[in-house]
Formats: sequence, structure tokens, C-alpha cells
Amino acid sequence: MKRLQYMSGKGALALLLGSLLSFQVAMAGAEGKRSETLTVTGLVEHRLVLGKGDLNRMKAVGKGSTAIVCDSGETKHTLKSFRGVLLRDLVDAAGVAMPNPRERGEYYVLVRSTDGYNVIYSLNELRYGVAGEGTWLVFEENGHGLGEDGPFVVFCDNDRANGPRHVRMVRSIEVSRIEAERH
Ligand SMILES: Nc1nc2c(c(=O)[nH]1)N[C@H]1C(S)=C(S)[C@@H](COP(=O)(O)O)O[C@H]1N2
Ligand SMILES: [Mo]
Repeated sequence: MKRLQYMSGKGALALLLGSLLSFQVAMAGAEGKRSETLTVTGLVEHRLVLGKGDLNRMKAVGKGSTAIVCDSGETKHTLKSFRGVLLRDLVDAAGVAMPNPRERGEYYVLVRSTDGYNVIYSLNELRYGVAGEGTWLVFEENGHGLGEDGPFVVFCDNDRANGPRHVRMVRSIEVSRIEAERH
């Protein structure tokens, strides 16, 4: 009490700001752990921000091991057992905003990573093609988080060489449309 009385107004303010700041840093640290989220955005009916818990409550499936093969033919990595949801189910959960279904072939899904390695999947192949049955958003490998490849990986199990469309460090998925010229 006495110390506070003797403290200048500025000193007390600094003390207060200092403790507020360390509190905020602590919160940001906790937030950093909690904010491992995936955003589904763009031409959607509901923008989604999903954590692993939300993904687990969707149609999450566990799968066996898959080799990730570069276009050179080299196996870069082997995904051990993994848990994921189909990219198609994620897109359907957000709902594609499509006023004119005749333009369905112009829609695509952009998978964005934090290091700028981005990949598109067309909406039609996800919905009607074989790629759709095997394009996974992976959120667990071998029962654990994905570590530095995470928080999420997307890849297509049905691609002949699945390395090029394998995306590590995924944070967002954007639905878009090519505005093709009409002739
Ligand atoms: N975010 C991100 N994902 C990426 C890449 C990358 O540079 N950044 N490289 C791709 C390439 S060329 C291949 S072959 C595979 C390799 O899988 P790996 O990174 O698990 O070894 O990841 C793909 N995914
Ligand atoms: Mo590659």
C-alpha cells in the first residue's frame, strides 16, 4: 500500500500496462494453440471456421498408409494411418453459392497453404469425378497432429502422382468461379 502511495502516477501506469501486456501475451499463446483452424470461404452460403473438434464431428474417416509420390516418381513421404474428411464434404457443408447451375463447370476450390504452395480442384471433379472420392483434408497422422506439415494437409489419393496436388500447411479453402467469356 505504502509503496503504491509513493509511486508516481507514471510508474503505476507502467506497472498496470506491463501486467496487462503479459496477460495478453499469455492469452495469445493459448490462442495460438486453439486457433489451428481451417476457413472455408469465397462463393459459399456459410463461411466456416473449423477446428479439429468440428472436423471430427463431421464424416471423419481413418485410412491406412499412402505414399506421397512426386511427378519424378520419387516417394517423398509416406502418410501413415491418417484421419480426414473429404474435401467434397467440407465444400458441401459450406454450400456453394451458385445462382446459375449451368455455370457449375466454372467453379473451383482453391486449397491455400501458408507458404504459398496452392492447388485447385475443380468443383465438378470433386462432385462427379473419381478425384472427389479420394481428396482428403487430413488433420491427424498416426493418432497425432501433423506437426510442421500441419495443421492440415490436402491430397488426392486417386492421383497417379499425388505429390503435385498434395498441400501441406493448409489454413484455408476458397470457392471461386472462372468468369469465362460467352461466345
Ligand atoms: N505447402 C506445401 N505443400 C507442398 C509442397 C510445398 O512446397 N509446400 N511441395 C509439394 C510437392 S512438389 C510434393 S512432391 C509433395 C511432397 O510431399 P512431402 O512434402 O510430404 O514430402 O508435397 C507437396 N506439397
Ligand atoms: Mo514434387
